[in-house]
Amino acid sequence: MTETHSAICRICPAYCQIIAHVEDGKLTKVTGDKDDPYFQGYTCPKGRALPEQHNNPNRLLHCKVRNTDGGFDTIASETAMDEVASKLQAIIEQHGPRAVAVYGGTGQVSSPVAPSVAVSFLMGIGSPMHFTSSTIDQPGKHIAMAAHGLWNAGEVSFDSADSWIVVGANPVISKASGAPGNNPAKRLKDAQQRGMALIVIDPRQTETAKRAHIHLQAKPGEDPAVLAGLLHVIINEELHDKAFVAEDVEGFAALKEHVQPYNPDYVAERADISAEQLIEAARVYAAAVGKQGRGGAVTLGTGPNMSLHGSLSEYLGYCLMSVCGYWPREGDTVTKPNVLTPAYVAKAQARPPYKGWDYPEKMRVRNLSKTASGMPTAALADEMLLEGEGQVRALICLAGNPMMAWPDQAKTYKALQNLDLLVVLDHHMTATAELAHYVIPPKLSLETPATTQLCESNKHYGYGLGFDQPYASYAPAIVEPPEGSDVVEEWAFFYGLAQRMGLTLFVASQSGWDKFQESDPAFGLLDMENKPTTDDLHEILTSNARVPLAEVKKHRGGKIYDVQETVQPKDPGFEGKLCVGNDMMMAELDEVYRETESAEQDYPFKLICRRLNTVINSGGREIVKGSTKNYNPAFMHPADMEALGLQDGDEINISSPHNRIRGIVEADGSLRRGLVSMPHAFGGNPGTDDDKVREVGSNTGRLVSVEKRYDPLTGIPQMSNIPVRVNRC
Ligand SMILES: Nc1nc2c(c(=O)[nH]1)N[C@H]1C(S)=C(S)[C@@H](COP(=O)(O)OP(=O)(O)OC[C@H]3O[C@@H](n4cnc5c(=O)[nH]c(N)nc54)[C@H](O)[C@@H]3O)O[C@H]1N2
Ligand SMILES: Nc1nc2c(c(=O)[nH]1)N[C@H]1C(S)=C(S)[C@@H](COP(=O)(O)OP(=O)(O)OC[C@H]3O[C@@H](n4cnc5c(=O)[nH]c(N)nc54)[C@H](O)[C@@H]3O)O[C@H]1N2
Ligand code: SF4
Ligand SMILES: [Mo]
Repeated sequence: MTETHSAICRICPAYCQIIAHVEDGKLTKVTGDKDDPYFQGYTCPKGRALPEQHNNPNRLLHCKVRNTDGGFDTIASETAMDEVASKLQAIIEQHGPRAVAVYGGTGQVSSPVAPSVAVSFLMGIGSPMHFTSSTIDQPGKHIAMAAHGLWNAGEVSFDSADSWIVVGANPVISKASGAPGNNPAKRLKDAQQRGMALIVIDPRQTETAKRAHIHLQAKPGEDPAVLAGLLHVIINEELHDKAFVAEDVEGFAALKEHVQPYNPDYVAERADISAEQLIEAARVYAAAVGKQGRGGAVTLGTGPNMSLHGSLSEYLGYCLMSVCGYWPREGDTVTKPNVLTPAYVAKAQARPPYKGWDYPEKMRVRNLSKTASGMPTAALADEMLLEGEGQVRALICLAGNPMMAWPDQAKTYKALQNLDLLVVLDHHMTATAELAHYVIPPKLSLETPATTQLCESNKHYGYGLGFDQPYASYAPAIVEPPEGSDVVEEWAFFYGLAQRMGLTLFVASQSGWDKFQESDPAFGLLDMENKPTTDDLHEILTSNARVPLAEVKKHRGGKIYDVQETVQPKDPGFEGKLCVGNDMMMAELDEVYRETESAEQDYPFKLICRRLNTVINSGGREIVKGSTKNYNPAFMHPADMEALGLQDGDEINISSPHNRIRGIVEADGSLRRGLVSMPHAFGGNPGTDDDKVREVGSNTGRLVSVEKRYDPLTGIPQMSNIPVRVNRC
């Protein structure tokens, strides 16, 4: 007998509502939920592979401990927690709490209560060392938000926008940046049929760029110049929203001055695009100025964020929106309203700039410190290697895969092996787990209850996140973990450690968009004797939700709630403004103008980032049906291949100034010439994959130095637009 249950796919932050088919207690199939009012049956191949993930024969079902031969023995989870707790205790006693760090990766979206508990655990022991993948992703977003400020009423609506600029993101594939996550391809198509002009800035004619009204196929790394060029045209042709700028924006004169060198001819030459197209893009983008309820957006992805100057690019994106006044006004509908996060009054006013960097917590290297984006993950390996007070000696890796994902793989390899204690929470033996002292397998997503709160509360992080309707859903656990298994929910692992270490944990409730307005004092202390359930934690996390969780639980599947609101007027006498002339950003813009192209003549190609539809970073390639290759091809323009005498499937060496990998070349006419476009998070640990490139692929992170070219605030190194040399093996 097949039962069907509505559930939430949590492989990626889109959080699609799905139907889980269960036979004899086993997940057999996942389909879209056609009755869901928001997702309307949408799924992707990764979500449809949830049964393969849950029933995978290689799934870890018992904890592992490293033995003296370097192999692993099975260990009971309670014993693993005893041992890890006492080792942590000893490390803290000898070296202090800063010696213990937690790194949370993208798998955290599958178990949304875990991050709060992990943070609370670290606070309990007194360690500030909480790291996430955010700072090796798009940390420029947080820096730019802080420097520019936010609009209290949120973003313009995708459904009524006249123009939409996507910079180095490919929402059709990534479902994370650029366009709403509920079937981004369809949402884009519908918007275009309605008349929205899509402008894409990407060195590749991506699945998204194929739909563009204007595709500026610029050189990678030139986003600050291209965005400054758009501002130059808009400001000099006086297409901007003068009333809005006068009322709600400061720094306009500075911005105007600093974009002057970026005239269309200069930008066109520099980025290798057409000046006419750039001018047209600026005019098309600005065409909705003054039309209430219309507007447009600029939305950036990993491309610009990984090509240095990510913060500046994000900032110029905000400047484009603010000089055009593209923010919801009084009487407009609130986009991305809160449902499982607290109610708030959306007002047509600025949330002025705030401190976004140079936070008191310092790293010991490269003068980096914590920022609004978190602790600089690109420097965590250094913190493990650099001896002296504060050295990190224990790492708990929560749903992340540093060996595949961190920049400078060789350094990461050395650093992780240097640890006294590495604990990895993952459901299969990843490259990182291979180096662990303990591997703790979790319950998988459909074995635990969840709500859509996490997706909702990430809404400020990009146009693909959050829901642009008052939508929410709750799903209970759908299946039990496999019989005989001893798997531990991630939060319960931290709870188990805390119990043994005499700590009291809490769960902080989420406050969503308005967390930028006032910090939320609601703390949920956990009962450290009688273990709470995951549902109890969801209750705490949603305790100040606009729509009570109990209400959301009444509905099977997702629902759009009747809490839609309109934007309220500005508070009388309110003087806060958005800032488009931040000093640091303007100085960086001047510096970009003075920059000349890198003089690395020996490295004539640029390696750029890209995502594959069937995997999520290092996750999923073993399970998704139809993921035809086990490796990550090195895509190149056919003419470049011909010039090098290369054919599809040839093995090549790709060398950067830092290191070298092998790759399997594949023709891709959608690229500019001079590029190698390659997905990350493939390959094996150093020394294991050179002759297995067709089986496991290659690790692009190995080509990256964390010390040579990096963002001085967040530490993110250049992980796209990497100079490389290519030759046949
Ligand atoms: N060169 C280069 N490097 C990059 C990038 C790039 O484009 N180029 N991209 C960067 C970006 S954007 C990111 S976000 C990072 C990603 O960095 P990471 O998050 O560290 O890497 P992932 O491969 O996403 O690792 C996620 C892990 O979570 C596990 N997982 C999945 N579901 C669950 C679950 O329910 N529970 C637990 N416990 N584990 C689970 C998966 O098996 C996988 O091992 O990589 C960054 N690194
Ligand atoms: N299917 C799938 N979905 C995913 C993931 C996945 O691995 N697979 N990963 C998830 C994660 S962790 C993240 S962070 C998001 C990322 O989501 P996106 O940011 O949308 O990621 P990509 O699809 O790689 O798009 C990046 C684009 O930037 C372009 N690019 C590279 N360098 C530059 C540059 O210097 N300038 C400009 N303008 N463009 C450039 C590339 O050609 C590419 O098209 O996706 C998430 N969703
Ligand atoms: S887009 Fe993300 S949430 Fe939706 S089905 Fe695919 S993996 Fe799951
Ligand atoms: Mo990411």
